[in-house]
Amino acid sequence: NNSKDQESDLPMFAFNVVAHATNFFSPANKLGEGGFGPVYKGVLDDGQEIAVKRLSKDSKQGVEEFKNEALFIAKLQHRNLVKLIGCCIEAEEQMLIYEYMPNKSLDYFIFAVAYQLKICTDQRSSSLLDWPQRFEIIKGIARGLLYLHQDSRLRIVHRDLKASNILLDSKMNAKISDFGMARSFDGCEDEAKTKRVVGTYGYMPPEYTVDGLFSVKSDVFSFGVLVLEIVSGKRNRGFNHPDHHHNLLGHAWMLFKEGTTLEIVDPLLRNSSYEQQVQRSIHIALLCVQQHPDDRPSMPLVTVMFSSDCELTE
Ligand code: ACK
Repeated sequence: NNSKDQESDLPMFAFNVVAHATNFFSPANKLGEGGFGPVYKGVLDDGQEIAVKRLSKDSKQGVEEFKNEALFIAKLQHRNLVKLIGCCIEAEEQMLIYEYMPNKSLDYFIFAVAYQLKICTDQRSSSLLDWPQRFEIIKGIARGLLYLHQDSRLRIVHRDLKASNILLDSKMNAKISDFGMARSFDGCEDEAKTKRVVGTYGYMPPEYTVDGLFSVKSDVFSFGVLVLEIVSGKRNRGFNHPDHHHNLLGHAWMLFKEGTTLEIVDPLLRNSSYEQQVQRSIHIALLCVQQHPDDRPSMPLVTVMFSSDCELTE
């Protein structure tokens, strides 16, 4: 019953967009493999470039999460969220059609160079992004999250915020994607519990991994991890990694206690004009990744904290 109501919330999409999209299901057009199945690139008659997510018959995430993604993203309109321009969730062929994001995912931009130059860079940071770009991206992600959490009609928790779910458009604007795990809080509850803990190691907060508890503060935690990854160019492997240099959070906390947080970033940063801004971002990120969800700031507060010094919001 409920799901019927939800399906009627989906906007009507032009039939020819959906019919057209199947033309692009060829290996040459494949962008990559997502949680539901392959993602293909296509072009509509009017020249608009699209990305088509196709649900595989043997998809890990399955039909329910595919529908969940469609239902959530269809309701959302924001410049920092990837836009859905068509979908087909009932017929034989199930697919979601998005605006095309030509600059791939943030994951590639943060970590690609680090992989290629692993031997000579050792533990140092290396990123394809300059500092203004990194701050613009952080600002975009914060705006997108603020919209999801704050809009009283939405009150949405994304639950799988990570570098590979942030896509970049032609101007390197960040847009949040992948709403397969999103949940909305209606009424007055603001925390929920699940028995099915799924997510990405390194980005999941402790109360979720241990007790299955989630709230807007789960996204705040993941956002904090992302900020640390963006400024450091290093990946957070999660709490249990034996070597703290591979556990970005553990390493950042240790440096914070020693008063040397900048060591986590490229040494070339010291004495540059970005030093203060980076230092402050690391400190805000560390507030976001605190152990207890109540101690973490909300997204409205995070954006205020950034804007008071770094002009991270508009
Ligand atoms: O990191 P990527 O290049 O960006 O590889 C993944 C792959 O498809 C599987 O998710 C890419 N992808 C997903 N959605 C889009 C989109 N809207 N525009 C461009 N690429 C996309 C993603």
